Amino acid sequence: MIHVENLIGGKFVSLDEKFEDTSPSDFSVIATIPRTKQVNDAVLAAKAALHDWSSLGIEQRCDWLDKIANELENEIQEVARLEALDTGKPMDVALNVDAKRSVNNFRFFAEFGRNLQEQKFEMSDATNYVIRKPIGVVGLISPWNLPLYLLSWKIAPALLMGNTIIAKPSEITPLTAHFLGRICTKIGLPDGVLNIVNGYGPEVGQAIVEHPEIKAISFTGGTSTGKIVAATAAPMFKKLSLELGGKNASIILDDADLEIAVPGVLRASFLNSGQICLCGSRVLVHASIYDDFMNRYLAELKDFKIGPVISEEHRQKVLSYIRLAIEEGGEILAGGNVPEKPGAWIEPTVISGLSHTSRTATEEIFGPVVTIHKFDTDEEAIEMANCTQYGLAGSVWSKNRGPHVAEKIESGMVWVNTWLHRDLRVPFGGVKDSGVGREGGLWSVGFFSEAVNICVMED
Ligand code: TXE
Repeated sequence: MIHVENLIGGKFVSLDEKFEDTSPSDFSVIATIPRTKQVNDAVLAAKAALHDWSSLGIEQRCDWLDKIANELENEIQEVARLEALDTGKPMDVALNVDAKRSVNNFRFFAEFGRNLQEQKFEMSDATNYVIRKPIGVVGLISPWNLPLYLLSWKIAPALLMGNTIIAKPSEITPLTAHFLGRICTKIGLPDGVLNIVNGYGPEVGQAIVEHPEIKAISFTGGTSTGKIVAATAAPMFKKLSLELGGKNASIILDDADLEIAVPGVLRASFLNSGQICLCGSRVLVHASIYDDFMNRYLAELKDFKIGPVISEEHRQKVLSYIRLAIEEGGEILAGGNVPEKPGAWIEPTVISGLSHTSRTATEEIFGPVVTIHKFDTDEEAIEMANCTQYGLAGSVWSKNRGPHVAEKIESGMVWVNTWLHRDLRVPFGGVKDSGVGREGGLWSVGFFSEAVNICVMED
């Protein structure tokens, strides 16, 4: 049994009031979690650490990021084991998706920080130069689907730019954040630079968002929660980055190479049991290749291994959408059942015959469920892809017309003939109900700093 503790001012502290963390694989209790309800002590610790941390040269902070990356890498098997335990995902996914990307997040921003160029704007009689000051104490809130992958994606640039942090992992998956805290104290990261608090979102998460000394919030989670976070932060004029839900389309045009499109679209459909906001939960297929694509897709699905979804509560939500799909006239082509074994398992489920405007095809399910839709023209595919209130990501599979169609999709990022192929320098984020703002490379540097322009008149 792991007893998760908060990390505050370099010390691990617990509370009398705790709650349990259960494994999605068999519902066993795997940890206890402190039910934190306020963050005043964590904020005091972060404020106390801010001057020295922000006074370090950026090179020194880059070195700290590399130290964290190196120690995480030394422990990468343990990171993967804890992530697989907490989320139920297969060990190979926990290692190759979650743990390796967590290491890369720190390593990338260390390298990126060392190569940051000062921006200058020359006038005929003056020179402008831009400096980037830390914001101060920042709040980072992350979800349960890619726990350390998404939290480290925020921690690394926040530290790079000289901020100190109050981080809150999801109460459903606290283990790897807790492990990161242990790694950071082990390597001697100065006390109070990274503070990690645990508890329920509406309690300690809300406390972070409403604390007057926390000047920026980077939030990743559901759209409905994002609305609450935004409503709390907006009147306080806090900087806000919101990475929210998605209902992404994988679009297979008539000239697609099915040798790559079928495995690619299958992976986009069911990686992490469909619990990645970037997953392609709607599959739009040109009518002329529909039969060929579907035969191959359903055949390869048989060998695609997935883990359970994150909890019984979430499984019931996903199952309710499978029932809704049937009510809306859908046909279950594969899956739809609950395997006879302990844990929050659902078979990978493929549903056809639904209107692209049905609730099942437009609301986020966030599980191993995809809907299949036929189209006849590129314009029809674009209209179908854009008909939801989300706009996060998507993919287009075509030998000749991928970029042309991709540029017309209302989203923050579109892959052509691939999926989840990530260059960490590019902007990451969505539009519409998928969020506000971008993170990644310079976008993360910009979010986690205050740009100041100094204009010097020539004498
Ligand atoms: O989200 P929740 P979950 C989305 C995905 C799905 C959801 C799943 O689409 O909808 O996230 O993650 C805390 N004030 N993305 O269920 O419930 C909560 O404790 C402050 C999109 O965890 O929104 C948790 O730590 N915080 C994403 C975090 O918010 C609050 C990629 C998220 O919880 C709070 C991954 C409150 N009032 C998942 N209430 C993307 N776009 O990249 C809850 N929390």
